[in-house]
Amino acid sequence: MSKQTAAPPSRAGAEEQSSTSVIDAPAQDAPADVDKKQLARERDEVKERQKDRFTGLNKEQLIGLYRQMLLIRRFEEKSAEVYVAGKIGGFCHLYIGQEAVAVGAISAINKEDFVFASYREHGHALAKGMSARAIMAELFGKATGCSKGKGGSMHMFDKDLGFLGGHAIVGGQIPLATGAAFASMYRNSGEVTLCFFGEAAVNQGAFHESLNMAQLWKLPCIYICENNQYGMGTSLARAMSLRDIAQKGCAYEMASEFVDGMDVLAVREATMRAVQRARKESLPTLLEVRTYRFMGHSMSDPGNYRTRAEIEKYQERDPIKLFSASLLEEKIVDEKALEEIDKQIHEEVEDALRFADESPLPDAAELYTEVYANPIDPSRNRDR
Ligand SMILES: Cc1ncc(C[n+]2csc(CCOP(=O)(O)OP(=O)(O)O)c2C)c(N)n1
Ligand SMILES: [Mg+2]
Repeated sequence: MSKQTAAPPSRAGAEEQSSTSVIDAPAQDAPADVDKKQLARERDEVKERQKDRFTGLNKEQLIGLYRQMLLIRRFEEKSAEVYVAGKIGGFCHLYIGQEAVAVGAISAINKEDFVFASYREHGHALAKGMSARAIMAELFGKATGCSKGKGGSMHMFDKDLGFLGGHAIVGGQIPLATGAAFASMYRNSGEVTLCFFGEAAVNQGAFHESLNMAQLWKLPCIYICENNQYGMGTSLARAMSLRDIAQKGCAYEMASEFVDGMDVLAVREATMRAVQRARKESLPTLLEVRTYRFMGHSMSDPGNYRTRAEIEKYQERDPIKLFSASLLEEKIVDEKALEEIDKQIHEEVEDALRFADESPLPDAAELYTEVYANPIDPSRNRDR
């Protein structure tokens, strides 16, 4: 391993790739010129690897994974459309391109297990079993939303489903997930916690403190870093000295793994290994899942920090297209079956939209219930 030198935060330094990697991870920086033939070769390689992973999964399970990814994609496409039409207020961060991560990982756990996510969480909520209706209504700020219309896009919750947010503070969910895993260990109740976060959260102290405690106290927590290579408009290359994030597990003697986030089955398998470690040995795992978001950071991002060629490079490996191609080649489905699934999902999303549109706004009295900060307490004001 070569010695790492501290580089000043200059643009020139940012272009260089760290040479300290001990993990077999592909280079992260996209070349300016995209070699189409090379891209096609890479895509075919992923598809071949994906097909090898079909063993052990039945037709229903495979189609289920596809359906969930497509539901997330279509749900978010519709959300973007109605956001622009002014139906959704506030921030809205889309997950398009990253669907294989939430779907693959959450397919490896049980209903009783816990999931924590960042503000880019519509897909995780759907994958954990929340209805498209409850999520769309929350986006619309309606009383029927999963957080009664008081949370919006970044604060989806459902305690009964074990979906514990929806967190707007970068990295804020990491200590909370560690706490949930501590509770499971302390009560010996057997749940596993999945904690999803972006790669920019890894530079937060809370990440390092949590990993240290989780390994020391043997907590059943699986830390899933969704490395989409950008924190808002800042590329990872400009913000992180050691960019092989999986390697950071070594600092805490934690098992870690690099995973291809465009391959839903690769994510599922890696999470299953981590779940086994958590359940059998009560030990945590760090997964670095490399992925890419096809949309801007949020709905208000003009996206000037990356090129169209770079986006197209990753779209060649669209996780949904890759998976449907594998399903077709392995004759799990035919074109007609795919069309039928698409139609059903279209109807589910339209139904969610209608439901959200027709639902009532929260009652004004709800302003004072179940909110963390309550500066205006009407009962106290009455006495003044
Ligand atoms: C503590 C904190 N600092 C800054 C912000 C502003 N902020 C919102 S999203 C974001 C980038 C996070 O990127 P990453 O963790 O990679 O997740 P991604 O958006 O790529 O999913 C920043 C800096 C915030 N919400 N919280
Ligand atoms: Mg990111």
